[in-house]
Amino acid sequence: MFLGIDSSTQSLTALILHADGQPGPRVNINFGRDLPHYACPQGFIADMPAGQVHSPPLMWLEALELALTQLGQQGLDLSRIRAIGGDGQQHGSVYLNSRFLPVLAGLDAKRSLVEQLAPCLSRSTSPIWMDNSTATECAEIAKALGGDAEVCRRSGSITTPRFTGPQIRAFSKRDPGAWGATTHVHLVSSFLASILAGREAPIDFGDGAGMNLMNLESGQWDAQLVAATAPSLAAKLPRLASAAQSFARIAPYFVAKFGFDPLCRILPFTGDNPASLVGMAAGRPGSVVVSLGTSDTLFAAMPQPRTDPAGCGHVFGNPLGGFMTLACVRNGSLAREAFRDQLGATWEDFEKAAFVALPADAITEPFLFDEITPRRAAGLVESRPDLSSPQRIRAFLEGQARNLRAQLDWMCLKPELLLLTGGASKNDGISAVFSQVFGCPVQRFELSDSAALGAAKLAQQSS
Ligand code: ADP
Ligand code: XUL
Repeated sequence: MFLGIDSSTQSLTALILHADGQPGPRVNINFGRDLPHYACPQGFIADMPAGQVHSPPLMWLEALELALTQLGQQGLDLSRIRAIGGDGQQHGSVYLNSRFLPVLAGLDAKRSLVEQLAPCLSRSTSPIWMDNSTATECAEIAKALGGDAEVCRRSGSITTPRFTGPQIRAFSKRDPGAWGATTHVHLVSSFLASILAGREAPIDFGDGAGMNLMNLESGQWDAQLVAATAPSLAAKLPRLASAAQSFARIAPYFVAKFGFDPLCRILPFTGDNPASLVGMAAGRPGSVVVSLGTSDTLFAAMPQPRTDPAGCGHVFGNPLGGFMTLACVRNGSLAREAFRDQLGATWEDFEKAAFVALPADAITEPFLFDEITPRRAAGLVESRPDLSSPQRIRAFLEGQARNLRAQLDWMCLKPELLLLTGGASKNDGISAVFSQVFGCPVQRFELSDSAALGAAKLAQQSS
């Protein structure tokens, strides 16, 4: 068996893949529901200063431990797992001090991960992808490199507020003391892989490309970007590697505590979107995936990197080799939820909304929160607020689908089939609206866990 672990914005999923390719048992730890003591009902701290969105990294560790406990409680013999792959929400960063590596190397199975790792954090919270508080730092890095076009040429994206580099720079400026005490910077993905391996994990090319720090052409840290980001950063970054090849055996902690085979291999973890690309079997060029999760994303494999002239879209590494293109919309599921609640509606109303007629002049700009694609401030604009609630829902969903479809232009993609995944993809109405707006059939993924499945598939394919 193989295990895929997806540490996403709102939950952590662990999914078994049998050697014959069939998905097996799964557990899902929802941060808000299952770990309420972290006070993160949607996976992040609710009351941060404007623009800042952080999560407690210890919450992810507790979720990991709970997921493995629950898999064991389902009667699963974890010693049969040959390899573990994984992924994390992209861009989020974890800051660790000099105790990190010694603690990892000597994890005590009688104590929890949370208890042992807490003293290793040089920053108690992690900025995540929803944080857009780093406009100043983006401008500073771009200026040092000679402009956004140059940053994009090197890293596949212009300096982007949620990306790890600008976030690191903001931390080094806001709290130079804590930055000085930081000896290791990890992504959510590489942090969790490090824990499972009991040693520092590399950052994979897929997730590494979401940092404004990796040079796409060389697959190495870009010395000029690193130097422009924060003092002494080069020494704090792990190496880069492919998520397709294991880098370690599982740490003795997990052997003693959960009965894993000491030979179980650990892969570098990748980003949730690159993992989802693999899970949706869209890792080879030809298909377009739309993932309707906390964020809505549109992505596809591509052999050669193509960048977005408007500066919103991105190029990441494809875990199967080559590159992938991605556009990320912040007003995804949380905006659908907020609009649903504004109307006093239910998901069942969204199921039906796709089938109501809509006047041609009903156009909705569905941005309840500050948006990243396109870059604009929050503002819901309905051209016809007088319409019925089902019509307003439909206009809202059409607005979301049109906004994503517009990204196909710079990507030069014309999908014949849309592969749909993510929590909202199970909604028939939402799926139907996306099919209508994209003008092509939709194939839904029966599991909404495409990222966890992709991670497990990478484990299966690895050596
Ligand atoms: P992430 O992986 O980013 O944590 P998921 O892909 O698990 O997110 O999606 C979670 C979202 O799915 C929830 O925020 C919720 O709004 C949405 N969702 C769940 N069920 C439905 C449904 N029946 N209809 C529409 N949206 C749904
Ligand atoms: C992608 C992005 C989000 C996160 C969380 O650039 O910011 O999709 O990966 O899912």
